[in-house]
Amino acid sequence: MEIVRNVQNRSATRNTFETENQKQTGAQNRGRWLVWITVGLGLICILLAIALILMYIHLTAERDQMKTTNMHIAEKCNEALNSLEVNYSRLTDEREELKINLNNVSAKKLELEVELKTRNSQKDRYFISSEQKSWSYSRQFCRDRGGDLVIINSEEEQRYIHSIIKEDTWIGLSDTDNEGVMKWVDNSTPIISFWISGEPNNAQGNEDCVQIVSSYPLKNSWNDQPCTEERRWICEN
Ligand code: 2F8
Ligand code: CA
Repeated sequence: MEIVRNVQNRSATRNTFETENQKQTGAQNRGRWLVWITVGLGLICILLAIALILMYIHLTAERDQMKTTNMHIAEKCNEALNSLEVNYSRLTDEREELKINLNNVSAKKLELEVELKTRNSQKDRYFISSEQKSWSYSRQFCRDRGGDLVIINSEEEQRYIHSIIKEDTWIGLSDTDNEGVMKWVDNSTPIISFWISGEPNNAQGNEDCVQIVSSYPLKNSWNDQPCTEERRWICEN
């Protein structure tokens, strides 16, 4: 019995020893795993930190570059804007100048159109002789054709008559009836006149009929002459 009990005790002791060994081995294994996991997590953290630092550096560099690029673009935009403003202001000035020029040209065009119209309407109204005759003969010639020697009532009419005559020409003005009192052929008194300075002077007491001297300026071109002198004449219908 004693032997059996010893054997049982030894067997129980051995079992207990084996179980302790197994427990120790399991604990050692778990410890090793924990170390590996901790090392692995540590490595992952380090890698993540490196990646974050690299990304930060990269993004910072990119941001700085974009800042520089944006500043360049802003500078260029400002330059372009300034240049556009200068151009706009210059173009505005030019437009105003062109407007003024256009107005002047339009006014001149209108003036020329009126003058052309007047000239066209006057073309058939006046007749200039190619012959030279006395004032009385000339007047009769005009009357026979339904008109009379020309009566000049405005600067425009004087300008026109003066522009179409080629040499000294009788007009419908005289003081035959009353010396010193000039009258038109319709018996009216001149409302505007264009005498040469010192005229009418009734030279030698024998000058009662008026001519336009073509070589004198239009505003000073009338002169009294002896009515028997032969001149071209101008009729008005
Ligand atoms: O032929 C008559 C004419 O003679 C002179 O002009 C050339 C007279 N002028 C002066 O005396 C300044 C005219 O008045 C005159 O009609
Ligand atoms: Ca005279």
